Amino acid sequence: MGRYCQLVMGPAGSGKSTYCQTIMQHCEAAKRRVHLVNLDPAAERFEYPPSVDIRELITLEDVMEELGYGPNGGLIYCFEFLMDNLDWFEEQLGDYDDDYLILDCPGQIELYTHIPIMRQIARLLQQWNFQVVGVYCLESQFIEDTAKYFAGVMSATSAMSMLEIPHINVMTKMDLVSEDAKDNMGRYFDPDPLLLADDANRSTSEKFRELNMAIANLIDEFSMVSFLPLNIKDEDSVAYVLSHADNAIQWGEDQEPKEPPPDQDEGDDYE
Ligand SMILES: Nc1nc2c(ncn2[C@@H]2O[C@H](COP(=O)(O)OP(=O)(O)O)[C@@H](O)[C@H]2O)c(=O)[nH]1
Ligand SMILES: [Mg+2]
Repeated sequence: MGRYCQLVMGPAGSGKSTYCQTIMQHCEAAKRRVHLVNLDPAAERFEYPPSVDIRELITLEDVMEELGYGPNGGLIYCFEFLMDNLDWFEEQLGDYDDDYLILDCPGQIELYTHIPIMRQIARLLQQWNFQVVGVYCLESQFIEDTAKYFAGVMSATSAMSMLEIPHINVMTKMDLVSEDAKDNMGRYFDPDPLLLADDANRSTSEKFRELNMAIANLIDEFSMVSFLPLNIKDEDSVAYVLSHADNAIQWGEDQEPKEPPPDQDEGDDYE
């Protein structure tokens, strides 16, 4: 079957862990085998216990208590510690030689932008023969106004360009969005630059006009942001998002048949 994984990223509270749990539940119901990997040393509790858990190596709580670090410094320390103990990580993942993993990551943006820890992790996973897709979660509240949306899009784009892996953006918490608001949201899923700039102009001072237009054009030109809406209460919506993630890493058709698939080179041919 090969090795596949989703690297689930996004700001704190954006719904990453809930996304992971939802995918676990969905796959369990579909009798599809996936394993959860927790990479958040500050995580509290999981409905589906992780198969691999960074907290067995190190926890944020211990680092803060024993070394007197704050939460951000502590988190970075945890990842540096992980990087110094890659044997542990490789060995833990070694049990999943022919599997599909869902990696639940912490939300601190520093890990994606300022220091390239997530990039290193993505590279390692590729070296260990995983096909990796980045799943970037942003919550639907991010599109309440265009300025927030720009900020969200920038963070998603930054992660995407930093990691250089196949990537999808997921708009989480769609169950919290009213039907009326949903009608209005299409433009954010697949944005039209003029409408975006217009919206932004309405809520910002005049001196930002050029900047608003420039950002809107950038978003458009690079097709940086199409978002897949995710309503965890709707199985079809979960299946839709999962199918996009699967496609990005070419997990798919050849998994379904009962007959063994013909020999295939499952090398790094996803682009
Ligand atoms: N209604 C609703 N709440 C959600 C959804 N996803 C996450 N939440 C809530 O948002 C909060 C943060 O979610 P969590 O998955 O822990 O975010 P993380 O920090 O990105 O892992 C929790 O209180 C969740 O219950 C969703 O799709 N719908
Ligand atoms: Mg979480």
